Amino acid sequence: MNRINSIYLPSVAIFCLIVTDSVALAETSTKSTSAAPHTIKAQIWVDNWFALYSGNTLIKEDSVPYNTERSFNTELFTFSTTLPAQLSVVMKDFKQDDTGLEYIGTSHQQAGDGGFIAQFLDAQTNELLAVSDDSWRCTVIHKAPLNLNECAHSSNPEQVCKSKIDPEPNGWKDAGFDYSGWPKATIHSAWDVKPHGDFSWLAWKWSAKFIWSKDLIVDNTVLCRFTIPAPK
Ligand SMILES: [Ca+2]
Repeated sequence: MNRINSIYLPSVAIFCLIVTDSVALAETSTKSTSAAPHTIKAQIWVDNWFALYSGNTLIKEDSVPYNTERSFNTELFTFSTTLPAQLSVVMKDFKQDDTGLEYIGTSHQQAGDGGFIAQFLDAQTNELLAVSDDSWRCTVIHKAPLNLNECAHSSNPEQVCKSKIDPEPNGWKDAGFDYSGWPKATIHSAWDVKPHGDFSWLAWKWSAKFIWSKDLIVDNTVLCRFTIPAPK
């Protein structure tokens, strides 16, 4: 891990991590071929923001900050990893503050909603390796407003709106973290998510689903864990 600390480019950092792992494996095993890194082609659309991690190493952060109104961009990127890979995603819906509302004080004051879809392909073979679906496990750490109707129509939301805000669980991005108690991701329909922006310009696999936790409106920050399996 010392090598990573002095390098700032995430892709380079990941490569170094893999090199370190590969070296360690070669010393103890003859299976170094199966641990060769794969280049993964990723495509992610989210309403409104995500950050993808391998352990605590950031692979990719949405290029548009989560507090940018109408940040409905798709991110296309590649990264290297050994497979299977256990990865983590932070997803955030846009909100102006801890009330969970957006456009506060205007005629459009509302709670807003979220939504996330992703697919991961082997860059060499184009084999589809993973998609967002209900095999992912997700937990909510920012939930607001709990009193949706009262809050959304309030002229004094900072006083009226109720929230449940928790810290990120310790070590939740670690490979060994036990997230088996987290609920399965909820699959939401395209009708409910209503994907905007460049979503429809890109090809999506039929098996890639819109996911979030249970409530697209009230759940604002969602943490998810998933695995990209080894190619068949
Ligand atoms: Ca939103």
